[in-house]
Amino acid sequence: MESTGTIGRTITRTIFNMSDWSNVRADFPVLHQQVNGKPLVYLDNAATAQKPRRVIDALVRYYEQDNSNVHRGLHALSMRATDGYEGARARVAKFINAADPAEIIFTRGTTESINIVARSWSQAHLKPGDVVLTTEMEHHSNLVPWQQAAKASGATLKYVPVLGDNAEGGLDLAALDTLLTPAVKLFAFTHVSNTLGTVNSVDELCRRARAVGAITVIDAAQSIGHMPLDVRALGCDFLAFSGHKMCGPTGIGVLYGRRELLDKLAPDETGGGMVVQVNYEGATWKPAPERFEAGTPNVADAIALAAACDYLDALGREKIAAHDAELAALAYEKLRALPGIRLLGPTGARSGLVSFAFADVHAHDVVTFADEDGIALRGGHHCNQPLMRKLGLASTTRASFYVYNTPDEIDRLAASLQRILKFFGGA
Ligand code: 7TS
Repeated sequence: MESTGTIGRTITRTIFNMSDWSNVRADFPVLHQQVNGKPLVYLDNAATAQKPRRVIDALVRYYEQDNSNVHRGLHALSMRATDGYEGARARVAKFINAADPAEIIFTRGTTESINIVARSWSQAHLKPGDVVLTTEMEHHSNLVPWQQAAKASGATLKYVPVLGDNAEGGLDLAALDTLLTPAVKLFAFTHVSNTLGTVNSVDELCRRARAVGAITVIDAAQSIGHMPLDVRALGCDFLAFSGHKMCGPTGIGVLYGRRELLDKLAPDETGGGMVVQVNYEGATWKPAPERFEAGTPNVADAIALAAACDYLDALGREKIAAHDAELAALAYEKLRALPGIRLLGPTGARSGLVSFAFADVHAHDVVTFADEDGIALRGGHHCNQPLMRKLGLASTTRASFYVYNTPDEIDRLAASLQRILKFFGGA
């Protein structure tokens, strides 16, 4: 994003051309309700996104017509369920341009996906003297598992700093020159910050990690549903995401891993479905992905996740990224005008969220007041406690946008914040 004036003009022009996006709202049943007597404005998309009819229908159809256990039966329903589940794997592989559906492991979500790598990979590869590198802007899900892995192995955990009093400078890439040494065995970083709205140059981070022989783990929780993502172009080793942040169901997520890495990795959980042969003395493992999917998998939600991939691709992920970024830029400009506001993250290009704090009004009060106006926001540390502490904050309020949000909703947000400030004597 260039200058303020240019942003203003760009937004106005594009939003007048966004009429087709208003149809998108019709696809989401949950949006058509009143909250506290006002039409719902859902701006908590970074926590979880709403589900389009197509995804809900996929779930209902599966349970009404095909429900059965997979991989174990020769009857018609079991074969249909297996085809649906394996078809979903292939669909997700295509969504991120993985070379092989076997590189897609279904998990419960980003948190579980990262934990699998932090346990299985770290156990086999980390030793005292090794370094695990991550960044200061990670969600706890991409931070605590590495703390645990470092403790268990004797490796050291190091952080790439964020720059600026409001973290507006993003990651300190110059610090990588000293941090990214051959002692670094694994570099784990987020694609998009859930608190700052920073979009990291993941291609550069992957390239620089590869140059020192470090394995890369990308937390794509906040990017997967919002922008194109190509694991082969990135050349990452592992990538984790959650279905529920990309219009899919809760309880399903993905760990992508390069095939040659996965097949050398020991399973994290053991049990039915992931073994070739078992005797009383021991067992042998199937290759990936089954090796990492012990027990009955989450068939229905995987199938609905594939429906979410279809939905997002029909909208177009380039267009989604542009839409979200425009709304975030518009929100940033409107909120910047509010007295006493402190805005976090980049001052220019950002992902579809804005995070802010008022000196005299607690984030929980902001969220409660906004809720009275029918607006869903999130207030708190957003599972970024170390980052909050570094920025000298206990919490922020976050408004996060998605395909169904509109400029009118941003006007309602700004008006609600003005009401809050007036109540607390700030305006
Ligand atoms: N990584 C990032 C960057 C996230 O934003 C989240 C969830 C996770 C990992 C964990 O995902 P999960 O699906 O396994 O829970 N972020 C948020 C949030 O910002 N507000 O609620 C959840």
